Amino acid sequence: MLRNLLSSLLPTAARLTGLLLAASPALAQTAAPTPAPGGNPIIKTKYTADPAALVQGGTVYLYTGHDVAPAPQERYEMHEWLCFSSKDMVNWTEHPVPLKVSDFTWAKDDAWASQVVARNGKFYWYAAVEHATVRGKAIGVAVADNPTGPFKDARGTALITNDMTKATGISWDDIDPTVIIDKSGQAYLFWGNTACYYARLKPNMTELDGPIQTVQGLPRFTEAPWVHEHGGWYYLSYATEFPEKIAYAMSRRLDGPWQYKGLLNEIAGNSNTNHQAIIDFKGKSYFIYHNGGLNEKGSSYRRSVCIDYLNYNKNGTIQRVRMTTEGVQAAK
Ligand code: FUB
Repeated sequence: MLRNLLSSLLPTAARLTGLLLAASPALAQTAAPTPAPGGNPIIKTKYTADPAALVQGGTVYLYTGHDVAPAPQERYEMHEWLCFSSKDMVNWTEHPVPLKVSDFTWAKDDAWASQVVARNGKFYWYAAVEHATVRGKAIGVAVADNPTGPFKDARGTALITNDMTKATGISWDDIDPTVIIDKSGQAYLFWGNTACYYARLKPNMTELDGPIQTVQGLPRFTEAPWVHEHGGWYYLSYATEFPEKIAYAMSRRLDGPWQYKGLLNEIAGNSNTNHQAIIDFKGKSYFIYHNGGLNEKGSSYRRSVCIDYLNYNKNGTIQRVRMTTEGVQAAK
Protein backbone atom coordinates (compact mmCIF):
# COMPACT_ATOMS: atom_id res chain seq x y z
CA MET A 1 0.00 0.00 0.00
CA LEU A 2 2.75 2.44 1.12
CA ARG A 3 4.96 1.25 -1.74
CA ASN A 4 2.09 1.90 -4.22
CA LEU A 5 1.53 5.36 -2.81
CA LEU A 6 5.27 6.22 -3.04
CA SER A 7 5.64 4.97 -6.62
CA SER A 8 2.58 6.96 -7.70
CA LEU A 9 4.09 10.11 -6.14
CA LEU A 10 7.61 9.64 -7.59
CA PRO A 11 6.91 10.67 -11.22
CA THR A 12 5.13 13.79 -9.93
CA ALA A 13 8.13 14.64 -7.71
CA ALA A 14 10.54 14.11 -10.59
CA ARG A 15 8.43 16.31 -12.89
CA LEU A 16 8.23 18.98 -10.20
CA THR A 17 12.03 18.94 -9.72
CA GLY A 18 12.50 19.20 -13.50
CA LEU A 19 10.15 22.18 -13.66
CA LEU A 20 11.91 23.88 -10.75
CA LEU A 21 15.35 23.33 -12.33
CA ALA A 22 14.17 24.70 -15.67
CA ALA A 23 12.68 27.73 -13.96
CA SER A 24 15.77 28.45 -11.86
CA PRO A 25 19.21 28.07 -13.49
CA ALA A 26 20.77 28.83 -10.08
CA LEU A 27 18.99 25.83 -8.58
CA ALA A 28 20.04 23.72 -11.57
CA GLN A 29 23.65 24.70 -10.89
CA THR A 30 23.40 23.73 -7.23
CA ALA A 31 21.82 20.43 -8.15
CA ALA A 32 24.57 19.50 -10.67
CA PRO A 33 26.61 16.53 -9.45
CA THR A 34 30.11 17.28 -8.17
CA PRO A 35 32.58 15.89 -10.70
CA ALA A 36 34.35 12.79 -9.40
CA PRO A 37 38.00 13.39 -8.46
CA GLY A 38 40.75 11.88 -10.57
CA GLY A 39 41.89 12.19 -14.17
CA ASN A 40 43.06 15.24 -16.08
CA PRO A 41 42.40 18.13 -15.82
CA ILE A 42 42.50 17.86 -12.03
CA ILE A 43 40.38 20.95 -11.26
CA LYS A 44 37.06 20.61 -13.01
CA THR A 45 35.08 23.50 -11.55
CA LYS A 46 37.05 26.49 -12.88
CA TYR A 47 39.84 27.31 -15.31
CA THR A 48 43.31 27.12 -13.74
CA ALA A 49 46.70 27.96 -15.26
CA ASP A 50 50.43 28.37 -14.52
CA PRO A 51 50.68 25.77 -11.74
CA ALA A 52 53.22 26.00 -8.93
CA ALA A 53 53.37 23.43 -6.16
CA LEU A 54 54.80 23.36 -2.65
CA VAL A 55 55.24 20.22 -0.55
CA GLN A 56 54.81 20.70 3.19
CA GLY A 57 55.05 17.39 5.02
CA GLY A 58 52.22 15.17 3.85
CA THR A 59 50.39 17.92 1.96
CA VAL A 60 50.88 19.42 -1.48
CA TYR A 61 49.75 23.01 -1.99
CA LEU A 62 48.94 23.90 -5.57
CA TYR A 63 48.91 27.57 -6.56
CA THR A 64 47.44 28.55 -9.90
CA GLY A 65 46.39 31.50 -11.96
CA HIS A 66 42.68 31.84 -12.71
CA ASP A 67 41.59 32.27 -16.33
CA VAL A 68 38.27 34.11 -16.48
CA ALA A 69 38.21 35.27 -20.12
CA PRO A 70 34.73 34.44 -21.44
CA ALA A 71 34.66 32.36 -24.63
CA PRO A 72 35.46 33.15 -27.38
CA GLN A 73 37.76 35.90 -26.01
CA GLU A 74 41.31 35.20 -27.18
CA ARG A 75 43.33 37.09 -24.61
CA TYR A 76 44.22 36.56 -20.97
CA GLU A 77 41.91 37.83 -18.28
CA MET A 78 43.39 37.00 -14.88
CA HIS A 79 42.86 38.98 -11.68
CA GLU A 80 43.67 36.59 -8.83
CA TRP A 81 45.51 33.45 -7.87
CA LEU A 82 43.99 30.26 -6.42
CA CYS A 83 45.17 27.71 -3.88
CA PHE A 84 44.27 24.02 -3.59
CA SER A 85 45.69 21.34 -1.31
CA SER A 86 45.85 17.57 -1.44
CA LYS A 87 47.27 14.70 0.57
CA ASP A 88 47.25 12.28 -2.37
CA MET A 89 47.53 14.33 -5.64
CA VAL A 90 44.01 13.21 -6.66
CA ASN A 91 41.57 14.70 -4.13
CA TRP A 92 42.00 18.49 -4.08
CA THR A 93 40.45 20.99 -1.66
CA GLU A 94 40.07 24.58 -2.77
CA HIS A 95 40.91 27.30 -0.23
CA PRO A 96 39.57 30.87 -0.17
CA VAL A 97 41.32 33.12 -2.72
CA PRO A 98 44.63 33.89 -0.96
CA LEU A 99 46.03 36.62 -3.24
CA LYS A 100 44.67 39.08 -5.80
CA VAL A 101 46.33 41.67 -8.04
CA SER A 102 44.62 44.34 -5.94
CA ASP A 103 46.67 43.17 -2.91
CA PHE A 104 49.64 44.82 -4.68
CA THR A 105 48.58 48.48 -4.63
CA TRP A 106 51.23 49.35 -7.25
CA ALA A 107 49.98 46.74 -9.74
CA LYS A 108 47.41 47.23 -12.50
CA ASP A 109 46.22 43.75 -13.57
CA ASP A 110 47.30 40.39 -14.98
CA ALA A 111 47.74 37.77 -12.27
CA TRP A 112 50.25 35.79 -14.31
CA ALA A 113 52.55 32.97 -13.24
CA SER A 114 53.80 32.69 -9.68
CA GLN A 115 55.43 30.43 -7.09
CA VAL A 116 55.26 30.07 -3.30
CA VAL A 117 58.31 29.01 -1.26
CA ALA A 118 58.69 28.38 2.46
CA ARG A 119 61.40 29.84 4.67
CA ASN A 120 61.73 30.08 8.46
CA GLY A 121 58.06 29.38 9.07
CA LYS A 122 56.86 31.96 6.54
CA PHE A 123 55.55 31.55 3.00
CA TYR A 124 56.69 33.87 0.22
CA TRP A 125 54.63 34.21 -2.94
CA TYR A 126 56.45 35.61 -6.00
CA ALA A 127 54.00 36.72 -8.67
CA ALA A 128 54.08 38.42 -12.08
CA VAL A 129 51.67 41.32 -12.72
CA GLU A 130 51.36 44.37 -14.95
CA HIS A 131 52.83 47.41 -13.16
CA ALA A 132 50.54 50.43 -12.85
CA THR A 133 53.21 53.11 -13.34
CA VAL A 134 56.40 51.47 -14.66
CA ARG A 135 55.79 50.29 -18.23
CA GLY A 136 55.58 46.51 -18.52
CA LYS A 137 55.37 43.46 -16.33
CA ALA A 138 56.81 43.30 -12.82
CA ILE A 139 57.32 40.80 -10.03
CA GLY A 140 55.92 41.30 -6.54
CA VAL A 141 56.34 39.27 -3.37
CA ALA A 142 53.65 38.60 -0.80
CA VAL A 143 54.08 36.89 2.57
CA ALA A 144 51.95 34.80 4.92
CA ASP A 145 52.29 32.71 8.07
CA ASN A 146 50.37 29.87 6.50
CA PRO A 147 50.55 28.22 3.04
CA THR A 148 46.89 29.04 2.42
CA GLY A 149 47.30 32.67 3.42
CA PRO A 150 45.98 35.25 3.66
CA PHE A 151 49.02 36.76 1.90
CA LYS A 152 49.94 40.43 2.00
CA ASP A 153 52.38 42.50 -0.03
CA ALA A 154 55.78 42.04 1.66
CA ARG A 155 57.40 45.22 0.28
CA GLY A 156 54.77 47.71 -0.83
CA THR A 157 56.71 48.01 -4.12
CA ALA A 158 57.67 45.63 -6.91
CA LEU A 159 60.77 43.48 -6.42
CA ILE A 160 61.52 43.51 -10.17
CA THR A 161 60.38 46.09 -12.71
CA ASN A 162 60.88 46.14 -16.47
CA ASP A 163 63.43 48.97 -16.30
CA MET A 164 65.78 46.74 -14.25
CA THR A 165 66.35 44.22 -17.06
CA LYS A 166 67.92 45.00 -20.41
CA ALA A 167 68.56 41.73 -22.26
CA THR A 168 65.44 42.20 -24.42
CA GLY A 169 63.48 45.23 -25.61
CA ILE A 170 60.09 43.70 -24.80
CA SER A 171 57.97 44.92 -21.90
CA TRP A 172 56.92 41.42 -20.74
CA ASP A 173 60.33 39.86 -20.02
CA ASP A 174 59.87 40.18 -16.24
CA ILE A 175 57.39 37.35 -15.69
CA ASP A 176 57.22 33.78 -14.41
CA PRO A 177 59.26 33.89 -11.20
CA THR A 178 60.62 30.67 -9.64
CA VAL A 179 62.60 30.61 -6.39
CA ILE A 180 64.88 27.93 -4.96
CA ILE A 181 66.96 27.86 -1.78
CA ASP A 182 70.21 25.89 -1.99
CA LYS A 183 71.69 23.72 0.77
CA SER A 184 73.74 26.62 2.15
CA GLY A 185 70.55 28.69 2.55
CA GLN A 186 71.17 30.99 -0.43
CA ALA A 187 67.93 31.81 -2.25
CA TYR A 188 67.87 32.40 -5.99
CA LEU A 189 65.12 34.01 -8.06
CA PHE A 190 64.86 33.02 -11.74
CA TRP A 191 62.38 34.57 -14.17
CA GLY A 192 61.96 35.78 -17.72
CA ASN A 193 60.50 35.78 -21.18
CA THR A 194 62.83 35.48 -24.19
CA ALA A 195 65.75 36.05 -21.81
CA CYS A 196 66.05 34.00 -18.61
CA TYR A 197 67.28 36.13 -15.70
CA TYR A 198 68.43 35.22 -12.21
CA ALA A 199 69.54 36.99 -9.05
CA ARG A 200 70.32 36.07 -5.46
CA LEU A 201 67.86 37.02 -2.75
CA LYS A 202 68.74 38.26 0.73
CA PRO A 203 67.76 35.96 3.64
CA ASN A 204 64.69 38.18 4.16
CA MET A 205 63.49 36.88 0.73
CA THR A 206 62.16 40.30 -0.24
CA GLU A 207 65.29 42.05 -1.58
CA LEU A 208 67.85 41.23 -4.28
CA ASP A 209 71.33 40.41 -3.05
CA GLY A 210 73.55 41.25 -6.01
CA PRO A 211 73.25 41.90 -9.72
CA ILE A 212 70.68 40.54 -12.14
CA GLN A 213 72.35 38.07 -14.50
CA THR A 214 71.24 36.25 -17.63
CA VAL A 215 71.25 32.45 -17.74
CA GLN A 216 73.27 31.09 -20.68
CA GLY A 217 72.81 27.74 -22.39
CA LEU A 218 69.02 27.53 -22.69
CA PRO A 219 68.26 27.19 -26.41
CA ARG A 220 65.02 28.73 -27.69
CA PHE A 221 64.00 29.90 -24.21
CA THR A 222 60.49 31.37 -24.25
CA GLU A 223 59.34 31.63 -20.60
CA ALA A 224 58.16 29.66 -17.54
CA PRO A 225 61.45 28.70 -15.85
CA TRP A 226 61.03 26.25 -12.97
CA VAL A 227 64.12 25.33 -10.95
CA HIS A 228 64.16 22.24 -8.74
CA GLU A 229 66.63 19.86 -7.14
CA HIS A 230 66.59 16.07 -7.34
CA GLY A 231 69.31 13.58 -6.49
CA GLY A 232 72.05 16.19 -6.20
CA TRP A 233 71.28 17.83 -9.55
CA TYR A 234 69.61 21.16 -10.20
CA TYR A 235 67.14 21.23 -13.07
CA LEU A 236 66.00 24.31 -14.96
CA SER A 237 62.95 23.41 -17.03
CA TYR A 238 61.34 26.01 -19.28
CA ALA A 239 58.85 26.65 -22.05
CA THR A 240 60.54 26.60 -25.45
CA GLU A 241 59.36 27.97 -28.83
CA PHE A 242 55.72 28.89 -29.49
CA PRO A 243 53.35 27.12 -29.28
CA GLU A 244 55.30 25.93 -26.30
CA LYS A 245 56.97 22.64 -25.44
CA ILE A 246 58.89 22.12 -22.20
CA ALA A 247 62.66 21.63 -22.33
CA TYR A 248 65.24 21.32 -19.55
CA ALA A 249 68.86 21.78 -18.58
CA MET A 250 70.88 20.37 -15.67
CA SER A 251 73.66 21.73 -13.49
CA ARG A 252 75.46 20.95 -10.24
CA ARG A 253 75.28 24.65 -9.30
CA LEU A 254 72.52 27.22 -9.46
CA ASP A 255 74.99 29.71 -10.95
CA GLY A 256 75.49 27.25 -13.83
CA PRO A 257 76.88 26.31 -16.24
CA TRP A 258 73.61 24.71 -17.37
CA GLN A 259 73.75 21.79 -19.78
CA TYR A 260 70.81 21.54 -22.16
CA LYS A 261 69.24 18.07 -22.13
CA GLY A 262 66.35 18.30 -24.57
CA LEU A 263 62.57 18.19 -24.47
CA LEU A 264 60.45 17.04 -21.54
CA ASN A 265 56.93 17.69 -22.79
CA GLU A 266 55.25 18.19 -26.15
CA ILE A 267 52.71 20.91 -27.06
CA ALA A 268 49.86 20.66 -24.54
CA GLY A 269 46.89 20.08 -26.83
CA ASN A 270 44.90 23.21 -27.58
CA SER A 271 46.92 25.53 -25.32
CA ASN A 272 49.70 27.56 -26.92
CA THR A 273 51.40 27.86 -23.50
CA ASN A 274 52.67 24.94 -21.46
CA HIS A 275 53.71 25.92 -17.96
CA GLN A 276 55.20 23.30 -15.61
CA ALA A 277 55.93 22.67 -11.94
CA ILE A 278 57.93 19.64 -10.83
CA ILE A 279 57.84 18.06 -7.37
CA ASP A 280 58.64 14.87 -5.47
CA PHE A 281 55.91 13.65 -3.12
CA LYS A 282 55.52 10.41 -1.17
CA GLY A 283 58.21 8.63 -3.20
CA LYS A 284 57.09 9.67 -6.70
CA SER A 285 57.87 12.59 -8.99
CA TYR A 286 55.20 14.67 -10.68
CA PHE A 287 54.96 16.93 -13.70
CA ILE A 288 52.20 19.52 -13.22
CA TYR A 289 51.21 21.57 -16.27
CA HIS A 290 48.23 23.06 -18.01
CA ASN A 291 46.33 22.40 -21.21
CA GLY A 292 43.10 23.80 -22.65
CA GLY A 293 41.14 20.60 -22.28
CA LEU A 294 38.54 21.09 -19.54
CA ASN A 295 35.56 21.39 -21.85
CA GLU A 296 34.57 22.57 -25.32
CA LYS A 297 35.38 26.17 -24.33
CA GLY A 298 38.88 25.33 -23.11
CA SER A 299 41.71 27.00 -25.03
CA SER A 300 44.93 28.97 -24.59
CA TYR A 301 42.90 31.49 -22.56
CA ARG A 302 40.74 29.03 -20.59
CA ARG A 303 43.36 26.59 -19.34
CA SER A 304 43.32 23.72 -16.88
CA VAL A 305 45.95 22.17 -14.65
CA CYS A 306 46.88 18.52 -15.21
CA ILE A 307 49.27 16.13 -13.45
CA ASP A 308 51.28 13.23 -14.85
CA TYR A 309 54.24 11.25 -13.57
CA LEU A 310 57.84 12.33 -14.12
CA ASN A 311 60.52 9.63 -14.35
CA TYR A 312 64.27 10.10 -13.91
CA ASN A 313 66.92 7.92 -15.52
CA LYS A 314 69.81 6.53 -13.43
CA ASN A 315 72.17 9.22 -14.75
CA GLY A 316 69.81 11.99 -13.63
CA THR A 317 68.35 12.83 -17.02
CA ILE A 318 64.56 12.89 -17.27
CA GLN A 319 62.32 10.80 -19.52
CA ARG A 320 59.74 12.45 -21.77
CA VAL A 321 56.46 13.14 -20.00
CA ARG A 322 53.47 11.14 -21.20
CA MET A 323 50.41 13.41 -20.98
CA THR A 324 47.38 11.29 -20.10
CA THR A 325 43.64 11.61 -19.61
CA GLU A 326 43.77 9.28 -16.62
CA GLY A 327 46.35 11.35 -14.71
CA VAL A 328 47.99 9.88 -11.59
CA GLN A 329 46.89 7.39 -8.96
CA ALA A 330 46.29 8.47 -5.36
CA ALA A 331 49.66 8.72 -3.58
CA LYS A 332 49.94 6.76 -0.34
O1 FUB B 1 49.26 33.01 -17.77
C1 FUB B 1 49.91 34.08 -18.39
C2 FUB B 1 51.22 33.64 -18.99
O2 FUB B 1 51.00 32.58 -19.91
C3 FUB B 1 52.24 33.07 -18.03
O3 FUB B 1 52.90 34.02 -17.26
C4 FUB B 1 53.10 32.31 -18.97
O4 FUB B 1 53.97 31.38 -18.37
C5 FUB B 1 52.06 31.63 -19.84
O5 FUB B 1 51.58 30.46 -19.27
